[in-house]
Amino acid sequence: MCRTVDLRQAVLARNDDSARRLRAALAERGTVAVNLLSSPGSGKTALLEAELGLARRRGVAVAALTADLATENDARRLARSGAPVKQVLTDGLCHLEARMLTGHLDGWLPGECRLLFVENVGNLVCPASYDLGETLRVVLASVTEGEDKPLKYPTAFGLANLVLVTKADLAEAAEFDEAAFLANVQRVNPGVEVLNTSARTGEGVGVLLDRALAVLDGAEPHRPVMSAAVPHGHDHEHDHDHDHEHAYGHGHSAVGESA
Ligand SMILES: Nc1nc2c(ncn2[C@@H]2O[C@H](COP(=O)(O)OP(=O)(O)OP(=O)(O)O)[C@@H](O)[C@H]2O)c(=O)[nH]1
Ligand SMILES: [Mg+2]
Repeated sequence: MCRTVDLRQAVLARNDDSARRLRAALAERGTVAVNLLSSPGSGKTALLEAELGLARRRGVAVAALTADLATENDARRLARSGAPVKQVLTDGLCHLEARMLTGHLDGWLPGECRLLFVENVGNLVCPASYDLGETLRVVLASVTEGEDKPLKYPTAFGLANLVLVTKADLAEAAEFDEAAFLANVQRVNPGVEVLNTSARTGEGVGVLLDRALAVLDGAEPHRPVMSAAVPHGHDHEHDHDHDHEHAYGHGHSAVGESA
């Protein structure tokens, strides 16, 4: 049992180290990474598709990396925006790790890219403990998932810099209790901003882009009270040699991990 905890802490410590280096490398080239985290089907890809489209219309250089255990469906959907997109297949791993990102970005991320959106594997447990070198961690919950999710997944919601309610267009039909959800979010992450969004109506898409651009301009994101240093969730040691990647669009500039 002790060995398991030690291994978990070692894996997380190694990831934190990679994440720190990646964040520094991204900062050096003027790119901010946005990590999107939610349960499967909350609407990460749908919102991101709208986000990438809007960013391009506003002349903001964006790119996206999307992770799944299988299929390239999400990359295909995101590529419709015209932005450079890459699919990462995790071979059964339930989350992304910073070193995986580094490997996939190296030599692919376009030099002009200012905002890099990363869609994590759909899962509210495993990805929560892994810093990906992002500056903005956005946690999404759709109106059909239930208002208690922040309490059931306190690490995911507790470490968010920003929380999104997705599928707001369905709120009435789902009898979503917004006040209860907001109260639960505040219990695990006091002071964090919660935005209503809908990929159907476009609600909140511009606000999310504004928040990301503000961070790019140097604004300090909300700082959660909860510490990422505490090991959460269940973590696995995996061999990532078999990670697959598929790029849609082309890039030139490298993001290296300075040793
Ligand atoms: N009504 C409505 N449906 C939405 C909205 N966003 C997504 N959906 C639908 O919800 C389903 C799941 O959306 P995705 O964008 O694939 O969700 P996801 O979080 O990317 O899913 P995974 O990548 O599998 O974790 C799809 O059928 C979408 O069309 C929204 O804002 N409103
Ligand atoms: Mg998706």
